[in-house]
Amino acid sequence: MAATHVDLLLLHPPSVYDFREKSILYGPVSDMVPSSVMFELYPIGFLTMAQYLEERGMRTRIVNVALRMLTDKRFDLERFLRKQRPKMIGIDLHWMPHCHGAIEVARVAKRVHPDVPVIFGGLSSSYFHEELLEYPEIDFVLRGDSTEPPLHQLLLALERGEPLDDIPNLTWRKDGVVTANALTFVPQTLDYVDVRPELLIDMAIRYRDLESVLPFNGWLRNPTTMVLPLKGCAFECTTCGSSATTCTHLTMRKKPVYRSPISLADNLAAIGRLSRGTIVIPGDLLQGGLGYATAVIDEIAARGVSNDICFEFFDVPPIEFLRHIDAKLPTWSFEVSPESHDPVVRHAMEGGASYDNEAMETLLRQALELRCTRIDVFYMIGLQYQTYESVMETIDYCEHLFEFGDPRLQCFISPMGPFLDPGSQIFEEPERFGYRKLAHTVEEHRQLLVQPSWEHILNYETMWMTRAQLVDATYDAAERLNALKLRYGRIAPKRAKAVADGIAGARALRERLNAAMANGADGAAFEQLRGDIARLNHSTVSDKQELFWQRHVFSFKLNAIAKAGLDYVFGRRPGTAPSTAL
Ligand code: B12
Ligand code: SF4
Repeated sequence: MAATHVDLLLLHPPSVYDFREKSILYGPVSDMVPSSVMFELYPIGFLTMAQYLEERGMRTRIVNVALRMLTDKRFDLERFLRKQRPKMIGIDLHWMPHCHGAIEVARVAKRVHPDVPVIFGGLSSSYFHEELLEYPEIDFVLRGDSTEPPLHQLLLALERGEPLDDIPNLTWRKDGVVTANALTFVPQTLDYVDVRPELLIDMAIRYRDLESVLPFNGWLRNPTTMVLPLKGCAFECTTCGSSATTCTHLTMRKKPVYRSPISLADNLAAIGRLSRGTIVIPGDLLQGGLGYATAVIDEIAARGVSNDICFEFFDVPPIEFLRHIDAKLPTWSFEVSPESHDPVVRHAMEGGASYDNEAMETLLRQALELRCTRIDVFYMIGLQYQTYESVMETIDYCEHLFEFGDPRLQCFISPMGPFLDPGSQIFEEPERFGYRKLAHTVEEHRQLLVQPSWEHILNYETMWMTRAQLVDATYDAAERLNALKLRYGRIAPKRAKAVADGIAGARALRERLNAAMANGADGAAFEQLRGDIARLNHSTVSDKQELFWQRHVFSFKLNAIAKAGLDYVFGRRPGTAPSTAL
């Protein structure tokens, strides 16, 4: 097959590069997100970077390496890369759990294409930018939460042999010395670039490769999409690597920036033309004020989007806003994350959003009187002041919520992990918050990721729970919550049994792994457990299907997809000029 020439090849790594050869019990660290333990979901920013460059005549290709490796035993990155002729290779290290895979993918890329520059980006790359440049296989890091124009500038400068001193946000080696240009590209609008779902169709056709652009394993069965309304955050959660304070250092963003209601609604409508799947709007629209949030709903309604839309709220939303949604949208749902039932724990963690249970319950009862299709309430394990007993009381509190008697109300609990977020207040000053941080550098995190079990992968423990106790609390809480879900009809008996068996199996396996470690076992001993580990690495604390919304018989609008494909093939795609020029 002929080599594929592209200006930028974007690769999304698995969490651990050689996971197919390793026997590691990663634990329930990804149970609350659509991806598997390899965190195969790539950043939304891949789409905006690709779109921005394509609009300026540059060819890009997205390859979800993690997904390809998960779904095809024979997928060989090195062989694949040998067929590519990229001018630059981009790898995301946005989420810290990718630090093993990202650097190994960079190594393979450099081995195959020693003369092609390798660039990293994302929040974790921004935090560790200087350390990353110590790895010879990484040439550049683009810092910040928005990088499209600097990336374009860099590609042009490299092509023309121009100096790189004026490219904002860039960390690079100038005459062998690591140099961080100022982080000055911090856009005050997000409308300079569109996110067009058709781009993925174009890429799938252009490179005859659908699998590489899919967001996560199983997406074709559950085509949930996400539309990000803002960057940054106004809240101050102590555990968050993108809280208001963290952003002021990490991304130089003094306050959140929003997509305009029109741009956001256009994005939803574009998705709705191709798919019937649920569209999630994370990040809480109300951060932009009631006027902004209401305008977004009105714009979505004006476009007649009929997909279920799931909102995320960081604080208790005013019931009038929910009534407005209910009046305007055909089908909707929402999620809240009180993290703990205990006001002391919650207050310590959530700067600014410390609502009390009473306010939340009033809201939940009022919301259940509306047409919303479901409400998910998320709790977390590993917080300041949180003891084992407190976690168990959270489960008692979940029973109290189930007693509302409405099957649309669902509860989840999961451990904070595998890592504390770099740049979060707790990561920066662990002792002040009662934490012990067990890894500081990228390399230390990489070493943690290849430990035999998640008990040894977690990069922290607290004054209130050791790593072993965090694991105990997780399995015990999950087991009790699963039993409650069965008792209150929130989960089918078959599914509840599968979850219970999974938790029991994971517990037993943990004992065997710990015993093997205590006896100084070698790789061969862990190898014997490989089958069990692989089986128990999926959805431990709850079934992943619980996360997904009701499926449609036909999730995709095939005629519209076919038309979009033909429009691309025959060059009929109407130009989508960015709304705001930069
Ligand atoms: C939306 C969101 C999600 C969505 C994912 C959306 C998506 N596909 O991107 C969901 C809910 C699925 C999710 C999951 C997770 N998340 Co999250 N998430 C967020 C949230 C709210 C917004 C982040 C965001 O994407 N902003 C947009 C930005 C910053 O990036 P972007 O536009 O995608 O990309 C731009 C730049 O980052 C950069 N860039 C990114 N990649 C690359 C690559 C190259 C080569 C270059 C040059 C540039 C570049 O340029 C892009 C274009 O401008 C933040 C909190 C916050 N307020 O920021 C947490 C946050 C990013 N998530 C976090 C975490 C830990 C996770 C999970 C690991 C949690 C878990 N254990 O399950 C998973 C990982 C899932 C996976 N990859 O499979 C942490 C990250 C901390 C860290 N540094 O590691 C954050 C900061 C806070 C938190 N604790 O939730 N998340
Ligand atoms: S965890 Fe807290 S600070 Fe971070 S994005 Fe969510 S609400 Fe904002």
